[in-house]
Amino acid sequence: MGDSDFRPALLVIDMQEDFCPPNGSLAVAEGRSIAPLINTLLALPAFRLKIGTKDWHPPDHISFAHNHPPPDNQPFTSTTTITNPLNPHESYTTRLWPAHCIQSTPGAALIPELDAARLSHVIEKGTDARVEMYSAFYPPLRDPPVAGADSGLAGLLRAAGVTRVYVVGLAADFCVRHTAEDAVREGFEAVVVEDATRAVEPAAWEAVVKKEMQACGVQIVRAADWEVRR
Ligand code: VGL
Ligand code: ZN
Repeated sequence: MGDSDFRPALLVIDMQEDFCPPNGSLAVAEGRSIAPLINTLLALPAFRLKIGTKDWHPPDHISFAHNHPPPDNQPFTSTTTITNPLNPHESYTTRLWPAHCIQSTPGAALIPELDAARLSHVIEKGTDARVEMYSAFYPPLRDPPVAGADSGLAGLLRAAGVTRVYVVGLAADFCVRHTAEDAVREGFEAVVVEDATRAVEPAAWEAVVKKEMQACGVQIVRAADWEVRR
């Protein structure tokens, strides 16, 4: 690919109060600390699009532990199996969380430290109570896709001629991961800027998750090592 074909976009994932200390219901350690580096990236003119996402759940969302009967409703440890409402043969198992990012609540707000005025678009995801959606592209149930579940992100990127996405934000091992992997599936180059993300489980991220993402074709870089212009 020649230099003139290099068209990057920045995807800023879920920089919301509920994912940040000190008060977030699903706070990721050091989550708030990455805002200055993300703001530096947001200020770079090289990005064609600067797209923010918000986890944006209804109160009865299937990922909330309290919406499931005991005893298998422990946040962080219990799981639930979600079946495609349009296809009983397609299902996947995902973990349960404390209630978080409920639509229009303070916990769902973008943190004020983020330079959100630089975002060209903000995508809300996880809005269907029946399905978990870590990825900013679409939920894992795709056979057939649940009506309305596609966020439109792939189309937005293609319409702008984007060839590569840089993915930052929260959390590295969930929404950043699944967004980057779906970007590869959709034919984009995907690069996670490691120092501009933080993981729910940092040890697993270092030991396992990064390698699994690289095996999927995701590149992982540090901002210090990376040049926007080539
Ligand atoms: C996320 C857990 C539940 C994330 C969203 O943004 O990574 N993690 N919902
Ligand atoms: Zn969520």
